[in-house]
Amino acid sequence: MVVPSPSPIWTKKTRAVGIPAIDLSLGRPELSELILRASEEYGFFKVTNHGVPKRAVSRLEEEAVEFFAKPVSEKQRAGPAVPFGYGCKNIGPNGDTGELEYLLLHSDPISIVERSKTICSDPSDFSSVVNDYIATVRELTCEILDLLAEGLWLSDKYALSSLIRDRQSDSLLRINHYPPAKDVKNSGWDLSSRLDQHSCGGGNGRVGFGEHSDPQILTLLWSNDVEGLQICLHDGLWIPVPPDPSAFYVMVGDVLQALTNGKLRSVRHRAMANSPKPRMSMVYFGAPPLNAWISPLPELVAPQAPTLYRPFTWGEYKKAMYSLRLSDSRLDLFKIQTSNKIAS
Ligand code: GA4
Repeated sequence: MVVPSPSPIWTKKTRAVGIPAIDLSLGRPELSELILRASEEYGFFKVTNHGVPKRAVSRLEEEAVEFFAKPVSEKQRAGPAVPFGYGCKNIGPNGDTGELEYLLLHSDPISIVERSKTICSDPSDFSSVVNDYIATVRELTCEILDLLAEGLWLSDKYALSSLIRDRQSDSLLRINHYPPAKDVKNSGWDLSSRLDQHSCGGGNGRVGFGEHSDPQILTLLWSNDVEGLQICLHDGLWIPVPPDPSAFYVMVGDVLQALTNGKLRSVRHRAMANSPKPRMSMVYFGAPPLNAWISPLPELVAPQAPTLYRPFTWGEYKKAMYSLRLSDSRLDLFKIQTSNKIAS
């Protein structure tokens, strides 16, 4: 069932917008249709009754809270994030910044064990919590992709999920911490000491993580009960996403857009950091292996829907993404140029 969010969001254009909420306990044929429709219309939806144990989420959240509460000098032992490890304010290699600090980890269990040694005094505990979380959100991601494949009538039901299940998958986990905004009256937070000793900054009207689309296949985002996430609808209207820690938010990424020949479009989103409360998000990015070829699936190419993108490997796409700014549209680089000129 697609349930619009309870309070409609009235915008300047006076339009009520509800973000699709999909109950994963529904029956299969109905579910695959709902997931396909939400992915087409919004590139974004939330899932409830998703089967991820509460404990897997709360254990990782606790570890993250403990890490970000450490003094800066200790956190910096896990950085700088180039691209993996602890990062503060700097996003990517090309000068993008935001009001956040984060841990960016590769999903490979061995790399997590290694990285944990710089993050925490009990690395085996930390890495088992992270690896458990990744294993369970990977399952959910694959389940959603299999439902999408059914909705799209793909002959290979696992064409999408097998890219993420591959042992060489380049999937990532990002844990973002957006410090509470300063100068918010009656907030009850002792911001002066918190921000100076334990965090990377404060301010007002703050962008936590600027506008972008996720480059991978599918993103699964969990956040605590603090607002900040906003998505851009396909008509260009920005809407806030009410937080719901009992749900996961699902976002279509650039690679899924290419695989579906533009039938699904990646969702542009951003995170504001204006709340008097600290916001935490834990984001799993489901990605193919570096050497996997990405090209529109044959079922999605037709005379009325000609191939939009040239084939590329995920490694090639990543190289392009690291050469651009956060808000740039990377997929445009792989578009096939069509000409309307008729040869005379
Ligand atoms: C956006 C989505 C993920 O957070 C991320 C980001 C990555 C990074 O932080 O290293 C990028 C950004 C993201 C896309 C463009 C490049 C790369 C920062 C940046 C400016 C981890 C990812 O995969 O792509």
